[in-house]
Amino acid sequence: MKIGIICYPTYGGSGVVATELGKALASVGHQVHFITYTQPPRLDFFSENIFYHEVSVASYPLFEYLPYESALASKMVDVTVNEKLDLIHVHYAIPHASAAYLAKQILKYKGIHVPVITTLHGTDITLVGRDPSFEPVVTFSINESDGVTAVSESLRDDTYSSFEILSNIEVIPNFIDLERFQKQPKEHFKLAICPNGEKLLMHTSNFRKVKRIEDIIQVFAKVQKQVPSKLLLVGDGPERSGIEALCRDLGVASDVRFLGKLDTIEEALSLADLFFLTSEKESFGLAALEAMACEVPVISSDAGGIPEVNIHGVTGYVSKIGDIDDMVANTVKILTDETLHLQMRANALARAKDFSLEKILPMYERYYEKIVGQSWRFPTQKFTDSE
Ligand code: GMT
Repeated sequence: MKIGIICYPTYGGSGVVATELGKALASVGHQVHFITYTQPPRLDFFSENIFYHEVSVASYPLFEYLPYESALASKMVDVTVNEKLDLIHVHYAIPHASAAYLAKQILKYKGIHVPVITTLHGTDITLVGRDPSFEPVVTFSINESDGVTAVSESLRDDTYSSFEILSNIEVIPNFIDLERFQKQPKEHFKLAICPNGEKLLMHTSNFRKVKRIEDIIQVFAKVQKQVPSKLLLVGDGPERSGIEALCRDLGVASDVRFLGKLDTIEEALSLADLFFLTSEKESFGLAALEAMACEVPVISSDAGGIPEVNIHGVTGYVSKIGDIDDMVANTVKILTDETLHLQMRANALARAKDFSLEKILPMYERYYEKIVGQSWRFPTQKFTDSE
């Protein structure tokens, strides 16, 4: 199949899922055309089945805001016509789904039919998409997509309850490459960070407000009074300076290390004893899954789809959003019981295997076949070999 993938070329979340999906599809013989405004970070190698088409927006003094959506739709038209795409798969509804709708309408006038699948990732539904400045367009473009997927049952349910959705939403969970994300022997690094055998706790994210990193610092400050430990914070974002100030206020700054954005996140995860994900909203929690694949139990909130990934009492513990004391108790429980800790490490890996690339990729392929098959029942025009 020739598949166009539209995504944000970001280091985490939807951008990573879209890029890894495209790479996996290419590895099983599909031709994948990425259409984004810059090269996605994990797409820095050559593959005969992967193509990259950059969206550039012409500037003009009149434009206070560059019309990216129009440029993206035009690029989708161009790539679909010239590469004869069978399918366009957009990740994150805003503005990708509405740009795809526009492209589809333009292509219709050219006698070309291309089905569009929209994958909902989280804040496009739970936060940004609900804003009145976006809601009508999000609702319309989801309803106009030929296929819609959500990365968790929680996100599917949220979409149905927040928008007037007329179509069926298929849940296809996020996935993990277990070849890459696995516990590596890095004990010498751990010794450098925890010279006196302290426990190593970790969190990774884009440091947005929605992640509630301040809860992690509060939990850490209390845990540290009971169990000697260090905290590694990986990533960067708008909350970083506030979090640093909180570490100083609570007197834990010397035990918290900020590593910034790391490409080899699996190496840091290999050192960790526990992973925190205390978000207020989280459609899935890919970061938790990455930790679990590296045999790290998770202390999390019960936001969104997290409990579908982190199984309470099995792969870690789930607390109500903001319930610091419960998170502290659960953290101490794991860190002070070696048998429990080892069991949870094994359970975390076993659970991560449920989301292996090998299991999830065929779900996307089957869904593509279904949507392409269905939409050809009413084609405007089918490509022929001579075109
Ligand atoms: O919040 C993030 O970390 C980024 C965000 C995004 O849109 O890229 O992540 C969302 O998509 C990920 C991949 O499907 C999910 O694992 C995250 O849970 C989701 N984030 C939120 O719902 C807040």
